[in-house]
Amino acid sequence: MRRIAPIAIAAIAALAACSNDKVTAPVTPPGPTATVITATGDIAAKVDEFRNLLGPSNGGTAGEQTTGRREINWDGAGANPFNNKNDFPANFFNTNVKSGAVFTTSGTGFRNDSTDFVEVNPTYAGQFKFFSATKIFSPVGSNQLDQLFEVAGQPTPAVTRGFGIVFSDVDLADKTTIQLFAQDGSSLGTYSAPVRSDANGLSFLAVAYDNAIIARVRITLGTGALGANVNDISDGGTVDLVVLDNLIYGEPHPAF
Ligand SMILES: [Ca+2]
Ligand SMILES: [Ca+2]
Repeated sequence: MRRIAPIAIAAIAALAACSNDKVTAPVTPPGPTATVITATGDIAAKVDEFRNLLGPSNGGTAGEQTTGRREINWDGAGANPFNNKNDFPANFFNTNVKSGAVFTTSGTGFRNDSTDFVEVNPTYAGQFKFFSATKIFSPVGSNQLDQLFEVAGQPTPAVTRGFGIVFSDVDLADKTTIQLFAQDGSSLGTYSAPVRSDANGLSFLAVAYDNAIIARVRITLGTGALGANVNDISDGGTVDLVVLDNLIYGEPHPAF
């Protein structure tokens, strides 16, 4: 575990652009100090480290809990009627299961898949490994999605102190990222997932703060969306395809 202060990319760009003139560039104030945990290869120990940092699991218990964490592994039987289709409900994890998570995407939907997305494209067989058996998740028609937080079981906007995510098949550096946003829409920082280091191909990235200040997380998966004619860069394609598995986040508390 290491503690670092996120640096706004825009601030770096502004400073670089102005380094040869005498105009003092405005500098974005440093964000709050974050604890960042990353892993690739055998990620299990680091995933557990982040779980322990957030506290005990609150499962799908409705209502705000004092502390602890929530986790989505996509594997529960309740999701079965929606699996392997392109219309997985964006609010499933705060209605059917009351975990305080809702999703948006600029694509056309979401897909929770039990067969390695082979019905999307047969070349994906063996491409994406799961962390928790056996379902893995992707937006449809986009490689980007946002997770927003609500009080568990209620349509009340919420904030969380930490967010972690397991990625599958990260091939390119600095393309698979999470960007965290505060309630006022300001960016808290952008963090990159480590590139896969073994045949299993899993990467873990987690960020936590001392206080619940994360209102939204933008998740960018590689450089392209899954598609019938889109192969991964490791399989003759031109884009890095990445999907996701477990999402782990601190208990959502009401945003005021
Ligand atoms: Ca899973
Ligand atoms: Ca890939």
